[in-house]
Amino acid sequence: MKYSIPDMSCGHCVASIEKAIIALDTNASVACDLENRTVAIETKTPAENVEAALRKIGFEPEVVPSD
Ligand SMILES: [Cu+2]
Repeated sequence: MKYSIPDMSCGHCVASIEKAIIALDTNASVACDLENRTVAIETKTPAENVEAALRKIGFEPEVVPSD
């Protein structure tokens, strides 16, 4: 799954996001692209849980459709 997260503006944001996702699934892969403010996440955790976790730490994720 891939999200656009406009408020992801620095390394601290990236670290918080990675931490929140890994907390849901230790096997998750999280690839933050700070330049484009997107995050690619591979996890068995349902998308709604991932989105809830991101909102909980103050980020509003927007789904980027895969083409
Ligand atoms: Cu930041």
